[in-house]
Amino acid sequence: MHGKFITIEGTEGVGKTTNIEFIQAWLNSHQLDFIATREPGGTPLAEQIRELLLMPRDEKVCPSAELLLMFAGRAQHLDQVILPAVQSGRWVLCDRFTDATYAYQGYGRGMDNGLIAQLEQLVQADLRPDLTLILDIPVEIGLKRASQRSTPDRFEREQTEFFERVRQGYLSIATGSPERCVVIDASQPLEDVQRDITGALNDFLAQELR
Ligand code: Z5A
Repeated sequence: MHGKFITIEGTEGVGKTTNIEFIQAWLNSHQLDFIATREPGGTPLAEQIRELLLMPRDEKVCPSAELLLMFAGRAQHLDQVILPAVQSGRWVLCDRFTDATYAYQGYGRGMDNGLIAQLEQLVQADLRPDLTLILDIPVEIGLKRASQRSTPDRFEREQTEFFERVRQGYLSIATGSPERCVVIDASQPLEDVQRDITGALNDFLAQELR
């Protein structure tokens, strides 16, 4: 079997970090050779770009600068980490990818989807995730969960309406790409969320082995 590319997405406080550890345990239990990585980030250069993007600052960051930085980091991450892994047969588990760009920069900031699609084509050619788990939660619950963590970064300082648009963006992406997207109700107790994630992963593996 070729390496598979799995991404995990969702709005603020949805539980990605918590569930990535659970997915890693599932991959290990199936003896699948994998790497876990994240965006923005995943290489030393892309992690520096991440810092630039997340750092709160007085200067307003213009949406196209933010968009281009996201894709600059992604180009490096793909070249150095994701493509070599997938091409050598390893699975890649990535905490956020280009769906986050459509959701945050597109639906959230109002950047044109067609422009994002052009950058996606330029940077990724035909590479798309094989499976995307979208953890979905009402924005208020997610923000409440996230508020229990450390100092908010530049994105976490956005208003509720911004995250509402991002959430609707993710749900539209799921509707538009049902062949690879599975929406998980992340407002459930953790064990129920993880039962649903296991179901999605088992279905995906069974389909790949067919
Ligand atoms: N961004 C972008 O704009 N465009 C792009 O193209 C990309 C990214 C790639 C950084 O992402 C920012 O980059 C992100 C979008 C933007 N900004 N925002 N917002 P990130 O993924 O690094 O940051 P994050 O969204 O803040 O995710 P996170 O730190 O990984 O947190 P999380 O996954 O949302 O949640 P968590 O830490 O796993 O859980 C939060 C709390 O809830 C924690 O206390 C858990 O114990 C608890 N929890 C989790 N699940 C449950 C359940 N089921 N019940 C009860 N409590 C729970």
